[in-house]
Amino acid sequence: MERTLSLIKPDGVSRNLIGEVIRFFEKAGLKVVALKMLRLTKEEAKQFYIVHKERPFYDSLTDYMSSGPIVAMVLEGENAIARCREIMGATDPAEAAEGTIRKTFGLDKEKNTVHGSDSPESAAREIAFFFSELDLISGTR
Ligand code: IDP
Repeated sequence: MERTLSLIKPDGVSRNLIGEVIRFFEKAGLKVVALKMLRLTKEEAKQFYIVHKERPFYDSLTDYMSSGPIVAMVLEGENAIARCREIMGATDPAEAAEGTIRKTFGLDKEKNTVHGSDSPESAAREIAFFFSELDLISGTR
């Protein structure tokens, strides 16, 4: 069993896609074991995306990610990290495969509706960024 962190970004929440996005994950067999809605400050968004701090899109991305509420969730399942990314599709919705979340709902390369951790190391860091040990224990009790 593996866990990954997924976010429904502001474009997904503002367009009433919370249920639709979760449906993609649940129907693929991934289990939601922790979930919350919140709005990041600019500083928190910068911290979350710190690995991208040298990229040209860092300022715009962190403005966008702090522009409205998001949903954070921990998904659990076999190969959850890779499967979540498969279900999301490529970063650019125009390049994402048919039937993926980003192909279906993504607006552009930045406003691409969902985030998913890209490695076991980032999953551990990103889950701890949003959730406590107790949140995770409670959700699987
Ligand atoms: P990923 O979310 O598919 O793992 P990353 O390269 O880690 O993609 O980028 C993180 C996020 O930064 C993307 O999901 C997207 O919102 C944004 N992003 C990535 N590349 C660009 C770009 O070229 N222009 C604008 N935003 C971008």
